[in-house]
Amino acid sequence: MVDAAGGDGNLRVDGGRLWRSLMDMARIGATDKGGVRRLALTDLDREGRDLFVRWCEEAGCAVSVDRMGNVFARRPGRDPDAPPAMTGSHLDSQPTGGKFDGAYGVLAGLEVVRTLNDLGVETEAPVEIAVWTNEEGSRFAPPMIASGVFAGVFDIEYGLSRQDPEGRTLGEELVRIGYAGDRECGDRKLAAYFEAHIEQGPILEDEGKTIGVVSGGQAQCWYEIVMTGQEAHAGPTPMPVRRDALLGAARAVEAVNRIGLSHRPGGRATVGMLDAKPNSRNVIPGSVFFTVDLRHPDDSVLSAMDEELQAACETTADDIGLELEFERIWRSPAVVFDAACLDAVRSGADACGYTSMDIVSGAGHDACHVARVAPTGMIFVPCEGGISHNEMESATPEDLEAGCNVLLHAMLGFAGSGGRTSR
Ligand code: HGY
Ligand code: MN
Ligand code: MN
Repeated sequence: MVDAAGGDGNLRVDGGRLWRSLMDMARIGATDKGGVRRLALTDLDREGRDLFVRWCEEAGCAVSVDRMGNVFARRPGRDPDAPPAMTGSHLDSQPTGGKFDGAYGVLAGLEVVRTLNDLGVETEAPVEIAVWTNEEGSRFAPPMIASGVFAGVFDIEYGLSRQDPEGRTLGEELVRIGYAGDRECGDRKLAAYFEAHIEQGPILEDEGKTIGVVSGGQAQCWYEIVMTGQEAHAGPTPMPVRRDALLGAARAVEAVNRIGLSHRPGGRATVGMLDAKPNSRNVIPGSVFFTVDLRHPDDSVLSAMDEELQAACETTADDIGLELEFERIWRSPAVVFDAACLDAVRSGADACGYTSMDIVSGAGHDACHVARVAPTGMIFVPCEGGISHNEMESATPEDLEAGCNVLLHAMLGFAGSGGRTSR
């Protein structure tokens, strides 16, 4: 008999089935180097969503889609009106992403549902699995846009209007792939939300721990910056008169790295995108677009980093005679997850006999938005060398199974008293 707290430490998922589902999903958008390229709302994202929906319907779930394309698979509980216990993550990937970032949380949720079916467990509250649209923020910025609309961080018009580099809007692409749902975003209360994810950093592996009890996520800020000088001929133009936009951007890249280092150990500072125009060998670049991603566990330190970045860009632009467009496109505060959810993760790890440690997430996750509207927790498992956002991303079947067992226990604790059905 499964007790209400899900404390039956003998409950276990089928790790082999979880692994097979991950490998089947990883075939969609598979790259030669063993990763995946499944950018948000591309045909490959649709293929992944369709596969997930089919699996969930085979598992007896009812599937719905909201106006941001978030997909929800619902396993009924005894009380259809009870707030569901939800889990999930994302299926979109980075351009050179890994098999596990996002997909693990989605398919761990499916494995929990399949296990409850196998064991004939009937929960009081429904259990739901979410697939959040555009978590990565690679094709459409900012990231976690659709869980953000669900949690009331962004309004629906802003969410649907986000454009990709070719000018296509998120809303148009939802229609094109057939995932423009009619359900209003955030139209219901949740009993709790748990997200299983690889750590995407080296701490669990270095500490020899299997489960990360995630206490929260760090603050982050994204920028879009344009420096404009003057295109000119690389040959006749004397050095002192040049207004070289790429020189300005190069100094800014150096400043970004210096800002991250000066706020270690928590500071993170990255220039991920840079586009020099006209990008011709013998033309002095007249304009450069680049992005900056600043992060820190402490909001006040992130504010200091923000000021240092703006000052460095302004000084560089003045020194070289460049125009500067400096835009903060998204700022997300540090997030603290719910204490009861952390306890559920910790006791799930203990009940299953896994080592665990508390950890702050360096990466952003949909859970960081959902935490604004529901008790939220995350479960981390190690990934090899802490490498992620890289096609070589890797995790062991054993660790992935362990995280999914903890997810099962945590979900049961919030889904209400479990009882075996006649099944
Ligand atoms: O940027 C992040 O931390 C996440 O992967 N979207
Ligand atoms: Mn992710
Ligand atoms: Mn990611």
